[in-house]
Amino acid sequence: MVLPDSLPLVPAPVSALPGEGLLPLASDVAVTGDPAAAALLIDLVAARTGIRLPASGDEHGGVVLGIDPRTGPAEGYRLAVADAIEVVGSDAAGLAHGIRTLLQLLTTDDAGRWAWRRATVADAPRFAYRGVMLDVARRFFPVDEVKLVIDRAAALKFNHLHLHLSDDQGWRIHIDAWPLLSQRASTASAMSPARSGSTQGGCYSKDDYREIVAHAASRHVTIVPEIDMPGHTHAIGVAYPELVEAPVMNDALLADAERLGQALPRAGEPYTGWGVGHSSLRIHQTRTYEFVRDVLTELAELTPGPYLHIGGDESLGTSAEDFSTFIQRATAIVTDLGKTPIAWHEAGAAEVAPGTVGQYWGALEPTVTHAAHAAQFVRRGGSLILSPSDAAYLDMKYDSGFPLGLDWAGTVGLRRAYEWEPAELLEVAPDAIAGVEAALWTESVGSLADAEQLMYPRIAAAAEIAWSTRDTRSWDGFRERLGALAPAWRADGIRFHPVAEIDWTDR
Ligand code: TNX
Repeated sequence: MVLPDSLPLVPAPVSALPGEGLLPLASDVAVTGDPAAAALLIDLVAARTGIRLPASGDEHGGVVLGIDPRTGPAEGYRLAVADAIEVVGSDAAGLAHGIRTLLQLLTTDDAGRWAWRRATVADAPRFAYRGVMLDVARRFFPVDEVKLVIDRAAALKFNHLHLHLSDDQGWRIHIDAWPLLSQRASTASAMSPARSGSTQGGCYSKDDYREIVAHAASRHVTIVPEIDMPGHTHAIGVAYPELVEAPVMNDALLADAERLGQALPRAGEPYTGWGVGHSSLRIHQTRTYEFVRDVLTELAELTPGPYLHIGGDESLGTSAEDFSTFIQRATAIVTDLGKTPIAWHEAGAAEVAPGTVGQYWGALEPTVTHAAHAAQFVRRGGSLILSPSDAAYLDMKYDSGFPLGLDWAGTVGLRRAYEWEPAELLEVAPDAIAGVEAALWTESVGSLADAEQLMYPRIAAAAEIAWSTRDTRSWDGFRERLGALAPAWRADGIRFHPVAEIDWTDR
């Protein structure tokens, strides 16, 4: 089914039928039904229009919000805007998604008055895992900015926010058993040109982190914490030198440092360059696994969601054998804690704990090795999250002249970010694909505004690939519908990159 242009919905729903004309947004129309959903809708409408709809206890409001498991699959909903409005979710998340769709039906009439487009929509997600990754290690994002990222991701029906909490440049979560991490390992960040040389760091207290988790839950978003190991661990050595090997240089690191005028990593000192693959935890000592267990135990206590991500990427400073030993032990520790491990696809070189989820970050045309590593997770009973770097990496430049971002995976224009099909990426059974994640690495990001420029509009492409089936979406339809989101994004203060392929509308 191809969506009618008159319904500017992103991501595209399973089915949608436009009705006749508009239903005026009357300021005295009450919202009734599920109280949490009513509060969400009232807040979102107020933020967009300035009109605060009243909530009503009785069942005869003009906007009725309900939950009925018979509505359809998990996170599904149906919605009708006629002379009244009804949204019914199959569960609380589905109802919230229906409310997000309703918000996209809000428009203005010829006289500039707020009104709803009449429509009937039935919808449910294609993939259960629809993620955004934010690298808070290279650039620290304060709690309020993370909450904003969550709200905006939820508006596109994403349901996971993966926080990359540790890397060579900084450690971002307080751990009681290893207090020097927050004191000493969190003070720096990556050197960004946009920050004119500032490398200020930051760290979440446990209360900060709980606040993020709770806010995400209120938006039906699950936080996926990542501690990247055994590589990407230089910062740990600033706090606890006995846990980390001396830096191992590689050719790319040396060339990058030279080209960018960045210092090389030095053991025990904060690292602010952009090089990767130089650090490794010490694999053959008990103390390392005490550390890993303590950190993951405290993280598990803070995490109501099912996943703990243990990283596992680019461990170039660790021998293949040591890497396998470490990954096997780290994934087993996560399983022991009652959580499901996630690891970057290289970890598929090891005997990952059964059920470990792999996160694929290779190219749309996988190398034989990358494909084999990814397949290992499926063989061991796990599934895959797809983040192809030449399509779903939000930190790649749009084009070679774009001032922000990197280009090691190529440039990623909006069309490239949109036109790929999850089922065709790897040769695995369709049900082995848990979903899709768009990743924002932040070496080149100096501010929330920079992050917005890189994320928007490409994040909407990832949202649609993750939510919509292949027969409901097309590049031409997406272009049309995306352009209509501009007023909502502007109203929300999102400083998106206005790519030329889209005709961004004013109203
Ligand atoms: C690769 S892909 C990384 C990150 C960098 C990113 C920059 C992956 C799992 N690791 O360490 O930040 O490239 O694009």
